[in-house]
Parts: sequence; structure tokens; C-alpha cells
Amino acid sequence: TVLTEDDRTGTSVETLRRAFMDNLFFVQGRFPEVATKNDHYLALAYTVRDRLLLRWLNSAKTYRDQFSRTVCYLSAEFLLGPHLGNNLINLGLYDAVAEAMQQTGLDLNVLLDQEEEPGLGNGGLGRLAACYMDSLATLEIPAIGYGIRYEYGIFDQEIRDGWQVEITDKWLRYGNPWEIARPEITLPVKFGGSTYSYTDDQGRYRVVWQPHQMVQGIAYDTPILGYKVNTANLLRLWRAEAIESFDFQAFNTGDYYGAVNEKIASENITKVLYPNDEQLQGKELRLMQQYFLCSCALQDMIRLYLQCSSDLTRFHHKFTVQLNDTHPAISVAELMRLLVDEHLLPWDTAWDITRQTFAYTNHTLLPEALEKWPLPLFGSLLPRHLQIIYEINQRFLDQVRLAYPGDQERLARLSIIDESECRYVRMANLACVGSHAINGVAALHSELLKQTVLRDFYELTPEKFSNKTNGVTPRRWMVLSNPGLTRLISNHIGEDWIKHLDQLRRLEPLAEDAGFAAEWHAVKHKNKVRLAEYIQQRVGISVDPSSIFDILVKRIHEYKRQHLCVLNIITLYQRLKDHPNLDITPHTFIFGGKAAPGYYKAKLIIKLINSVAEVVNTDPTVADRLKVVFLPDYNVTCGQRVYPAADLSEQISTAGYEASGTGNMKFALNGALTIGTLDGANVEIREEVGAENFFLFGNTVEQLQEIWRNGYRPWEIANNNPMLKRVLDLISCGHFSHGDTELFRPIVEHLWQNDRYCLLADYQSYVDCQEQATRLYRDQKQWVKMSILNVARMGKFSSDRAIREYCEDIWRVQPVHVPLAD
Ligand code: 26Y
Repeated sequence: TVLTEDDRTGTSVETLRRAFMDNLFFVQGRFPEVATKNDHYLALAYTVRDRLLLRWLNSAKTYRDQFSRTVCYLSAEFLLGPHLGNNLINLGLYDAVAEAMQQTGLDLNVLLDQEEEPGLGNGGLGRLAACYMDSLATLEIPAIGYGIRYEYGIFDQEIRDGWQVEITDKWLRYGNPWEIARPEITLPVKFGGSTYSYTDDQGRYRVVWQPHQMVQGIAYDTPILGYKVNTANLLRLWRAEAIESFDFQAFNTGDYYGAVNEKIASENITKVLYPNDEQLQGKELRLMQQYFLCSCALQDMIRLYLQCSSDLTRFHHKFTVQLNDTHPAISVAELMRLLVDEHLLPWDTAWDITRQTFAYTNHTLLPEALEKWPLPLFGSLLPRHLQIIYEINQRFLDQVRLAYPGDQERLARLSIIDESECRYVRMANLACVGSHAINGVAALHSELLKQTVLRDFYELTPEKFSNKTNGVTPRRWMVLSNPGLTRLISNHIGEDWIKHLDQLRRLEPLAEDAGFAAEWHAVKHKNKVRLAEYIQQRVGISVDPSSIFDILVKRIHEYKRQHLCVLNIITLYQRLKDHPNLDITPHTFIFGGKAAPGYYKAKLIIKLINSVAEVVNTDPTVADRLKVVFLPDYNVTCGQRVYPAADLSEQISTAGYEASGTGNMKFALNGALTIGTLDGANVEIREEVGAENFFLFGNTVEQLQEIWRNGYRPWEIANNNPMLKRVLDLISCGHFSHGDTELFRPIVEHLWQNDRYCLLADYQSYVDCQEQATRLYRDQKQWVKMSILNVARMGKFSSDRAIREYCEDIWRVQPVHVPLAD
């Protein structure tokens, strides 16, 4: 038995308190009287980090000793959110640390608020990668996440005069206690230049790539701990730096400024996250980022492999690599280059290894979001990869010709090179050809993939295709963010559900229990009060916690149809103006989300929301029955406040456009009911919770296809619907823009004329459904019962379930238990 605990690993309140004081003194160099909040936060972070490192080292040692099969998750984005709270939950130390802080005269919540979240992602795709890292560790699967250490993450959003303003995200400003720099893990990455070939003295054909530029990738490691296990996996992010020797060369020849410029150019590669989701602009720096990530990651895997074995032909037995969308798809050509050019494997051997190594997840059906790179740009930056892609393509198209003799059109569609107008490299085609498995992220999405963007690949190799419906981690999105609900659930069914989310089913019988329902309602109300306080403090709007909290938070995009929600708000407003005494359910609409800086329409939607908010919130006729709030700078931290306080979750994308959605899952797991279309994972959520517990509206994918086939005429819909017409006219006439009739014209005009995302086709159905939902909200008993049933039946949407499916069907990898040696 241990008599005294080690200060670095002990977990008693007393030891934690002592370790904290120690770190404040010896790491931060502060005595209590002058320590700032940030000193306190860092001292606590280092205290927690020590406990992580113990588990991390044990994991690393176990994996190395066993040469464990390892999942590598390659992603240009990891939207982690703050570490401190999550690590405390996963370590099981939350309450002990809260107590230790209290004894020190500090409030843990204040320290938690100090953390600047690493916003290394845009939205759903980056957050999915983070949830999957959590589940991999929790399921004790050896895994490495490979990504980019952007110096500036997703921009901070401010709202000025109703418009979005972007502020750079200097997330590393006060240091990052969660990462460990590994300057000794440094890998070279080449760009540009040219290639030449020769036959070596053993008669082998060899290609040499003589680059124009060379940078080095430096590894920064962050431990990712599983929930109440000893497994701590590795998130390895790469930062680009100039290669020292290059500088000196230039310096010696006298070109000092040239050398400095070179250094700056190199370091620009990992300077900033591109803030576009869905819409690609063919920017050279973006391609450099993607290649930089892939080259570093694959070189690192080969380096790790060669530490234990010299036989690279079994590489795919040690590593399985998941491509998070096409952003890392250049990996296919890079692994071929490394195996063939640098490790001298025969082409066919290398190709077998490559295809057995990679699997590809698609996240979008939007045709304009499919990545393609202009050939001249691609060839000038990656000349060797272009040759390799040509070779891959030639061999691939030979097989296609065999399968479909004479079908030239199919050949052109399947080709990795788009030869239509300008020539492009199609990254999705490269990913499909170079992978043994291809998946979509929700059942509907995976079906549509097979019918639309990847149809030809499906017909060619149907056995590669599967569905892996997304999931979210209940640790961050319930236990950490909603302690009230977590306590209530655990008091009744124990804590098993946190790792086995299906166990939430055991709540079903409690839906009929009046006492339980009352407690459930009280938890939600408390969360709403807390959000109301935050809204008051953040934007100065007072909202009534007993009004229905109807929330729409996600990136701003036309297909996500935030403006459809606005049309309903104006409809309600119009009704109140027509009938000032109308008895409506008091209603608080809450929006949040960022627009890509170059996406004008999306920014105009933000302006529209804020403009409508200004009018509605101050109109005496409305008399506080309607409130509209736009929460600035929606991010993971903000999400953690918002989901627990929602009554109604808005999931209103045009059917067929949202690949899955994951916010829909976070809301429902926190007891919100969903109003939504049959899109993405909504379909499966509705299946699970029951149609009677889901507010469904809008046209289905098939109905919309039919509408477009018959010629969609939105103006006819508007002219035939008096309320809709009034709503549109009210925007046009400047009612929400101080008389400016031009401001919102791009939005309203588009709805009348074209309406690509079919808002008008779904308008009446949405308004009716909203009315039904808000009427039902008045029956609190019924509402609470539906809320309980929703949570009870949402177990499927744990990222643990999703990761188990990937492990079994795609990765063929098993858990490795990590014992704690001391
Ligand atoms: C190429 C670049 C411009 C780009 C950058 C980021 C393209 C796309 C993205 C991000 C896409 C994204 O977040 N997609 C979302 O992925 C989620 C996780 O699978 C889905 O739930 C969601 O429906 C989908 O829009």
C-alpha cells in the first residue's frame, strides 16, 4: 500500500492541492499574492498534464512492446475544444480537483473559462475527428491523429452593426500546456522543382525529385485520454519551419533577405486554417498544407515502422489510415512515392500496400465542394506526384476499359484527371481508386453517394462501399457540458451509460414517472437560466427562461437554411402585428454560427438575423413574446453552454444536402426535441426516437427531385401564399433595414427567382410544423415525456458505436489494454 502519494500522479484532494501550489511556484514562477487567473489555470493544467503523461507513457510503451496495429486518422482539422474540463472528466478527477481548488480559495469554473479553445477546424468535419479521437482512446484502440498545428485557428467572430467581423485567433498567445514539442522529430518536405530518371547500378529504373523548396515538419504531441481507462493516444500536429541549413547557404552567399524570405514562406504553410467549409478555392497554399500534412504523417509512420521491422511490405498490417474527406487524399500518391522512390519497392507491391492501407470517408454531396486542383498548379508544386497519379490513372483506366469496353463517357467520369474544360486532378477519384473502403456519414448520405457523386465507382467496386453513421462523444457533450442531467440520469440507472450509451434505454419507463419528469424539467430550466444569464451578459438581451428556447447553431450556409427560420420569425411577427392580443407561446430564437469570410450571401444572412432581431426585440406590440438572439463567436465552448439549454433543435437543411449533421445529435442527447427535414442523420434520429417524438416537415429528396424535374417555379409559390408574400415583401420594403430596399435584395431576389435550396417549397410545411411544436410546448407534461424518450432512445449516436463499426468493418483492429505500471 502507498503511504504517501507522488505529487505528479497522486489523485487525493490533498495531493492535488499540493501539486497545484507546487506548479504555481515552480512552473509559473508565482506566489499566490500576485498570481493571475491565467497563472492559476496553467498551474492546474500542468497538474492535470502530469497525470495524463503517466497514462500516455504507459500506452506508448505497451503499443511499442506489442507492435500493436494502429489506426491513423488523417485530418486537416481537429476541432478539439478546451482540454481541461474534458481531461478532468476522463481522469475521473473532476470533483476532487473542484474541491482542491475550493480549498485553495479558487473556483474551478473560473479557471476552466481561462482556457482558449484550440479551434483547429471549421465545423462538423473537424469536430467529428475530435469525437473519434475520444472514442478511440475510450475503446482502448491504439490510434494516432495526424493533423496540422495551425498558428491561427478558425477566426473569432465579432458582430458590429449586425455584420460579421473576423478577428485572428491567436490561440497560442498564452502558451499551450497540453502539447509537448518534439523538435527531435523533424521530417523534410519537398515542393516544386523537377524530376529526372536514371537506371541505377542494379538495373532499376529510378526517379529523383529535385525540389525547388524544402521545409521541415516539427511534431507537436497532445495526449488524448480515454474515459476512465489508462489509454492515452497521440494527437500529432505538424508545424512547418525553414530548414536551418538552407538559410546558412543563402547567408553565406550574401543573400540575407532572400534567406529570411524563404524562412517566412516556409512558416506560412501552417500559419492559418482556411475558413471555408464546403467551397474550395484552388489556393496554392492550401494544397501545400495538405501535402505537408500527408508527407509528414506518412514519413512518421514509416519511421515508427522501421524502428521495429525492416520489412515494409507488411506496412498495412501495422497501420490503417483513414482519410477524413479528400483533404489528405494526396497521401495515396505520397505513400506510393515513399515506397517506390525512397524505399525501392516494386510498383505493384507498393500499390497493394497503398490500397490496403487507406480508407476514405466522404462528407459532402455538394458538387462544388468536391476538391479538384488545376493541373498546372498541381504539377508545378508536386511534379513527381503528378507523374505517379498519371501512372495510377493509366493502370486504373486499363481495368475500367476491360470492365466497360467502349464506354468512353464512363472512362472520362472515372478518370482521376478531369479533361473537360481546364484540366484538373480530382481528389475524390484519387481517394476512391487508392482505398479499399469508402464510406458516407449517414444512411441517406451513403445511399445518395452511390446514386450521385460516386455512382461510377460504386458500380465498378460496390464491395468497397459502406455507411458509417456519425456519432458524438457523450463525455464532452453530456457529462462535461450537462452535469445536472448527468447526475439525474446516473442516480436512476447508474453510470454505465457513459461508456455504453444504449443503456439510456433504461430511462424509458421513467418517462411516465411524475417525480422524475419534474426533476428532468428542473434540470432543463436551470440550464436555460444559465444560458439566459450568458445571453444577457454577452449581448445585453434579456430572455425569459420559461419561453421555448428554439436554437439553430451551425456554420452559416444557404443549404442549412438559417433564412428559412427567419421567414418563420417574420411570419410570427406579422401575426402579432395583425392580432396584438394573439395568445402565442413565448418564443426565444437563438442563432449562432460563422460564415466563410468570402461567402457574401452567408454574411448577409447574419446581417438579416440581426436586423430582424433589432426590430422584433424592441417592438412594443411584440411585448417580449418573441425574442431573437444572435450569439457571436459560436464555437465548441459556446456549444457546451447552448445544447443543454435547448427545447427545440433546428435541423432544417434542404433534404439531400446535409451529409449527416452532428449538432442534431448533441441537441437530442441533451433533451431537445427536433424540428427537421428528412436529411442526413435526422432520418435515423427520427427512426430511433419514434416519429411521434420528432417534428418532421418539408419535402423529401425524391419529392424535391420531382419538383425540379417539373420545373421549379418559386415565384408561383410566393404569389399563391399571401402570408409568404407579405413576409418577403416586408424584407424587401426595408422594414428591417431602416428603409434600405437594396440591402437584402440578393437574398429575397434569389428566393423569388431561383431558390436553389427550396425554402419556398418548404415554407408552409415549416410554419405549420413550428406552430404544432410550439402549441405542444404548452403541455409541459407531454413535452417533458417526449424529451425523456428522445434521450432514452438516442444511444445509437454515440461516437463509440461509430468507432466500433469502423474498427470491425474497415480497420480490423482490436483493443489493447494498457496496464498502469508504477
Ligand atoms: C476543401 C475545403 C474548402 C473544405 C474544408 C472543410 C471542405 C469542407 C470542409 C468541411 C466540411 C464539413 O464540415 N462537413 C460536414 O461533416 C460533418 C461530419 O461528417 C457532417 O456531419 C456534415 O453534414 C458535413 O457538412
